[in-house]
Amino acid sequence: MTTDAQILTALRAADAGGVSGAELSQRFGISRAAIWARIEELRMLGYDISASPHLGYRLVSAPDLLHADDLTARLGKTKVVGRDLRVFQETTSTNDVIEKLARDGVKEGVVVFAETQTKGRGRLGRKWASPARNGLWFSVLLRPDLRPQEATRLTVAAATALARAIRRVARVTPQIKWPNDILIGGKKVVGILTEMSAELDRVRHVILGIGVDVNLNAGDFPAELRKLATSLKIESGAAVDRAELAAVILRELDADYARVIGGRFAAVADEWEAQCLTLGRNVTVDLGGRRIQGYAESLDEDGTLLIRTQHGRLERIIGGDVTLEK
Ligand code: BT5
Repeated sequence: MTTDAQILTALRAADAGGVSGAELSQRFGISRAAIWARIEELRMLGYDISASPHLGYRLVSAPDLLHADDLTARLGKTKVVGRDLRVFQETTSTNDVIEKLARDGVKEGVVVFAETQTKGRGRLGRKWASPARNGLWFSVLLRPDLRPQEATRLTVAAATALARAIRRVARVTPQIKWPNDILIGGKKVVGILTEMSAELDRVRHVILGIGVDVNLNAGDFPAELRKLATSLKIESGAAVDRAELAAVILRELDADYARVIGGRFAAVADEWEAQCLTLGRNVTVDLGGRRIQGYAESLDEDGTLLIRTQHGRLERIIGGDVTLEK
């Protein structure tokens, strides 16, 4: 952990109480002057840190920005997800950044956030709007011991973790649309892009790319999306603390990743099913060239959607665009 992350962790742990420069200096083995210099740097970034002879340093408020050290401090200890956290002001796509890190052999769990993306993408080369400073646009590198056909489990786990985090922090009720959307009131608020590199029978790595529309106002969406998309702020009526939400999401992702690789996917799938819009409905799946109509019956142990067609056949769906029939 960097010194800034350690200082922010100590300030957050002290809560309203404050912590003295002497204590910080002793704990981290650097001079009080060096602590003061770090505090000044944090103040320049917008952290309101008060200092008093009695109470010591106290974190009054944090700015609305993503700062790797602060995210680390808020996140605390996790098993895998977020062990290494990086924030870019701008990038093409956070999935691209992670792809490079993956090729360089970086350990699983690294998370890359960008305040904005110039080439944010969805599936099949679709665009993902990523306006600056009002969403969470990030990707996670995972190296699970799974077969390629089991990788959909990770999308299911990510959706479950995200739904839990959103409920907790924004106090709204999200619904999951198979395989990769989270909606509120029928409008999309989260998209997940799972990209995989695999050998025939083994996953090399998986990149989970996640876009959450947090504090966008209607006017921040491109015109063509206004009817289809929404944000947590629009739905809950109040701005959401992005850094806090980011930390909760990463903690929940870490927990659900542990469930998937620990052989407890069934529990994740149960939780997913309870919030799922797709199951128990008549749906049309567009597979790009082929369309399947039928009743969305269940999810199998790989995260595959099982659809019963009019002819009674069970179709296994691993991708595609699902339209829910009225
Ligand atoms: C997705 O694709 O929903 C996956 C989106 C993943 C975005 C994240 S952001 C961080 C990481 N880096 C990336 O470059 N991508 C990931 P798909 O199911 O294909 O849906 C794409 C469609 O969603 C578009 O064609 C639009 O209709 C709609 N869309 C675009 N931007 C949106 C936004 N900000 N909010 C809601 N819907 C949006």
